[in-house]
Amino acid sequence: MRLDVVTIFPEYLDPLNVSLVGKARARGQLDVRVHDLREWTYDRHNTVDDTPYGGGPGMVMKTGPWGDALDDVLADGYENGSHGPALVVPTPSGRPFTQELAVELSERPWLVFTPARYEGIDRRVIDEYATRMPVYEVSIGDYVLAGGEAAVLVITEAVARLLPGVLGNAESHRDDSFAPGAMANLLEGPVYTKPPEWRGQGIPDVLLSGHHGKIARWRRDEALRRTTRNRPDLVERCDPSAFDKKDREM
Ligand code: 6GU
Repeated sequence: MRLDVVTIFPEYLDPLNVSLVGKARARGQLDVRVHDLREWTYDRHNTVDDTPYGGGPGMVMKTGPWGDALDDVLADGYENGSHGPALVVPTPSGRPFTQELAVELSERPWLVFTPARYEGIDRRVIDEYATRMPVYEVSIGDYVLAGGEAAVLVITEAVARLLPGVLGNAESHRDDSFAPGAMANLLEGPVYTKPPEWRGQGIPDVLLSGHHGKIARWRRDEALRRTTRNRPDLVERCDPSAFDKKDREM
């Protein structure tokens, strides 16, 4: 998979060299290219923003640098054999970023991210590229960040770990919170490892029982308890037929 990021803060994306994403890059599973938007400015002050039409506070990112940058990045990708680009526009007014959307993005061969600062990018840029390729306007949550770069890090990590061969163990995402299946929409419960006693706290007996049925049952109970406490909205979305009578009495 190829990922391009166009930003006025390229160093903000340095964490893409670390950990899971960094290793995927080193192994050649991910081709990440970060570009400085100011390379596509031609005035003395490298201007990327201007005042909004209609007035109001803040600044809007200009069409010129974005259009020139995206044209060049797309041309470079095509020349290097990439195909099927999609634009990913991080914005607090986008659709919610979910595990389902992470899976959809992970199935695309090439993502081009356009994290913006200020009040966002002139709408005509997004509308024009939308005539040529899929555009995903994505929000990572109901709060406002100063810019989209942190969202690019979040989205990239969620997508990269879904790519074939990136996680050591393909079963690792089978039980993820939000993964489809019997535990769909339940959060994962608590986990434990050695030592068996720490500062007076032991391990739930069932985990030491070796009884796989009872362990699975306990994990589901804990998942439901934690989901009820932290995300009652998710419990409401659960399929009641996925639970038995004991679940509903919790
Ligand atoms: Cl993607 N960008 C910004 N600036 N703020 C956000 C966001 C994105 N998602 C949630 N808040």
